Amino acid sequence: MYEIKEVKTTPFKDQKPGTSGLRKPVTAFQQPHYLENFIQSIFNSMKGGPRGKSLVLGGDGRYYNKRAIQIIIKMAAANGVRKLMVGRDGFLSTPAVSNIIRKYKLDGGIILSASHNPGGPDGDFGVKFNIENGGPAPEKVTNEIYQQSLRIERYLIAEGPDIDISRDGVEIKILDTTVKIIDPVTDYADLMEELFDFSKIRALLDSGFTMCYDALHAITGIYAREIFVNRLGAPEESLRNCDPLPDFGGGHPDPNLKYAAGLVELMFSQDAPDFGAASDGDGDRNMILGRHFFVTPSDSLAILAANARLAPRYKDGLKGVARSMPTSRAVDQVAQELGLPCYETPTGWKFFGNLLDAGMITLCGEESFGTGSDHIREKDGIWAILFWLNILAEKRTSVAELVRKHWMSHGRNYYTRHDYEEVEREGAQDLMKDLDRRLPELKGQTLAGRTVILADNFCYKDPVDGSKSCNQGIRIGFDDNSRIVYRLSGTGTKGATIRIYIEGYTNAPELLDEDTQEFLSDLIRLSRSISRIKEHIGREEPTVIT
Ligand code: G16
Repeated sequence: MYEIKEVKTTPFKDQKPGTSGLRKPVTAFQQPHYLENFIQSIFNSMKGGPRGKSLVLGGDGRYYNKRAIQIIIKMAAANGVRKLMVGRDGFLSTPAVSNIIRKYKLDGGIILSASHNPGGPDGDFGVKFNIENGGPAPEKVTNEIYQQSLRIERYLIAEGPDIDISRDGVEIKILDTTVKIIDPVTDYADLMEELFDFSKIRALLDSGFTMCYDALHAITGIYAREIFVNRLGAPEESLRNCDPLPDFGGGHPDPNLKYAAGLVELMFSQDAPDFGAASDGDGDRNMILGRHFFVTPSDSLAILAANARLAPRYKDGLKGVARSMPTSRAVDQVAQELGLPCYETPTGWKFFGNLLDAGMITLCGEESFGTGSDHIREKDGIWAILFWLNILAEKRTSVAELVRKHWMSHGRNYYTRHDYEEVEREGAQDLMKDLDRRLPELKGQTLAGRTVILADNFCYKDPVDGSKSCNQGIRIGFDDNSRIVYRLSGTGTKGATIRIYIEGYTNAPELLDEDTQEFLSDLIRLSRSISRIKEHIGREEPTVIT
């Protein structure tokens, strides 16, 4: 019924994976051969080729997912993949894919997602490739995929009818490939039940503690229903926007103060529940809120590290922790106190992979609402939320009280990120080059009462394999523990996005409850003058503040 067809093609020059896979507007992926070229480049980059390999395939359900799944199944078959596990209806969250690769010892996985970017016909689409450890392909692999994409001349695809992926448990044979349709949720939910004390969380929820989970109409809705409602007994009303939609209901599936505005409004209202949380398009990000209280991702990582022993999986303590360079240094204080190694990596989850594989760290996280551990090799939204619930179930305290106590003992790292989205690429690149050029003269200068003690362009040397990743962002550190970081986003699809990360520190008890933007106001002004942002891009007000 199926026949292998060889299709002649020519390279697209723009298939270089960014911070997390290849992300482009849907319309780019709809060009003839565009998706096929990239998928064939992934296959061609595999050591020993795709023949005989086992893979998992799924995505966040965004627009074009279904079409892409059919194309990829047929290409996998034509390329001789032995086994292909496919999420029912094409659904699989990013953490679920990572778990499946590890649990079933597969050679890798393909995730169809553009994460938190908007979806729909005018939105974005994306393809990520994860390797056999369950984590995002490291740079040497993504570079090889890119090189393959620049010299591709043909791809292989099986010609034949589309496959019914609507029923799980079904196995279909296409050429030599066994396609197995799997339930997207069960393996993941089972893993969560192994890591955390579900009976304690259930008791917390039974005690009158209320929660609200917002899936922003993305993939985690199906996971949340199974875990929070079916397994933990939360009432159905605790779920918001939990039906996945191809266009995410027109919103950005990005769990932050701007794009999860509905949840934020609820959490700051009179009727606020005790706990609020949200996740992103593909389920790897999380936002944690308490009643009238927002927890920054950087603080969340520090608090999870400080209280990790309260969850069964981490009861013996942590081996070490890591954070991406722009993430606040709140977790560094915890690591120091606990005598743990603490690593600073470039932005991108792929940089944690080696440290996790080598058993050098147990927990890691990023300011961009990502937190994770060695249970898989991706950041994990629902995992982070369960971790918080497990800690609260043990401590029987409020989110706000837990965080405030943490600040009392460790000091507070005030933190904000100012994003300048859809900026002209040239202006953004000039800004970075100009900063880079002025680094030597910045060092030692006193600016607004602070002396610059660090001014560099972050270069990371992986302690496991010795590989170097340079040009990862400009760091300006001051003598009062404050810091400004500049980098260009690697996930946007329109123009460039400049990210400015601003961090200040205090341990003065009377200053722990200030408004973040106010506390940081002079550093924010400084961040703009140092970068000469107005000269470079013509404006200085950011588009998003988190
Ligand atoms: C991806 C990466 C993260 C990174 C984030 C933002 O997350 O996996 O490691 O922190 O993008 O990156 P950038 O600042 O370059 O835009 P996700 O959730 O989009 O896959």
